[in-house]
Amino acid sequence: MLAIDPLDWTIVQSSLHTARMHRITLSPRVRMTPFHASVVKAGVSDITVYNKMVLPTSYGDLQAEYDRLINGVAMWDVSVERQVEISGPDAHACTQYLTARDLSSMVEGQGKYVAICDHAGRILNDPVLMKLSGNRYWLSIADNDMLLWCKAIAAERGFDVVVTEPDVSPLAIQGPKAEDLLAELFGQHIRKLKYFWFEETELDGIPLVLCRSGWSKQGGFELFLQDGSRGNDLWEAVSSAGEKYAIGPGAPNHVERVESGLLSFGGDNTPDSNPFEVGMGRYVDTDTDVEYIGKAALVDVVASGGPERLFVGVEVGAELTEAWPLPERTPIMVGAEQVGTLSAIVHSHRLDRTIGLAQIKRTVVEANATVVVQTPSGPAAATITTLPFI
Ligand code: THG
Repeated sequence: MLAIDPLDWTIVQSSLHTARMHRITLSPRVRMTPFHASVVKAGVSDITVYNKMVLPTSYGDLQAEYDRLINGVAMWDVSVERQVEISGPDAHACTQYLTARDLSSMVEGQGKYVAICDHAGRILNDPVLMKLSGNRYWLSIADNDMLLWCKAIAAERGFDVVVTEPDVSPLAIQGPKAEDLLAELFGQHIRKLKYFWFEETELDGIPLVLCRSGWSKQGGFELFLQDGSRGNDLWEAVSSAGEKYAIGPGAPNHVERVESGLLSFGGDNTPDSNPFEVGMGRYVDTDTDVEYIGKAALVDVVASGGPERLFVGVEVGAELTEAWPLPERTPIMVGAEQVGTLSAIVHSHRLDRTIGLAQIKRTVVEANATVVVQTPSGPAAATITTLPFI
């Protein structure tokens, strides 16, 4: 007998049903993106809201969108990855104080994946940090009110900086053919850009920052549009140049990101998680002289032998047909004890098996225990694996 209440999945399914049967009410509170007209023309079928802005999530054919990402090239409106710009004489000091990673060696034109924590070491965001110059940084943020946090910390600490949200909206070009396409548009030299490194450039007079980045492991770049009035021009320029590569619209892909083990901040973690518990330990510097918010707490986590939970994969012994993200985290059990939470469960097309993402107690992971997770067909046994799956 699997000791888990099957009612849990009924609740999940009613949430999924709710999402399918209801329309989203828009208002000026929910911002449109600079690519909105193009996205509608491209046939967007599903959207969500992220950083108080519309995030397109599908154009009606998830399988085609996945195939395009794995084998070709896709363009995603990820304007919702808003920038928090920190500029001024204390920009470096302020950005460093906000960031749980030693930035001393960072140079202009470089980006880094970083964790921002609160004073108890709980992760608040997992931005891509970009150093535009010695006194100007962008935090390219996940879904959370980082503008408020950064403004408050800067003011309370008396840093001589200005903290703003600039008119910058990324368009991700992802997939194995992204580099060929963008080399044609921007020059062969972009092939040499290292991961998260970037350059300021333009296309037909549209001001951009081109960065090797994006929320997939299929390779690609993001074009950070720096003039919101030119969004549809940029979309049109990229899609017409991309025709010969069969470019098409897409969105951050739920199946690929689970296969790749990419963190969805706010979804995969509980609100009290530290960076070690979301797989970001290798981006956290505790053995450093630099000071930053949460450092003492994170040093304690390391000193006490490690975090309570780990971010892991699970291989689930059940067939799955649901293709969409879970509307809530479901419990993971060993016997009658809850040992973690499941935040995603998908059918992996490439592995042809059911896989998921989970936060599970470290002792349970280290014991390599078999756990029980919720699936549409009831509780199922699952084994714990390291990430990424592919
Ligand atoms: N684009 C931009 N900003 C963002 C995201 C984005 N901010 C929030 C969120 N997404 C950041 N999340 C990630 C997570 C992982 C990666 C990129 C963005 C990633 N990681 C590589 C990996 O895991 O292999 C490399 C990391 C490394 O080694 O430094 O690509 O999508 N603008």
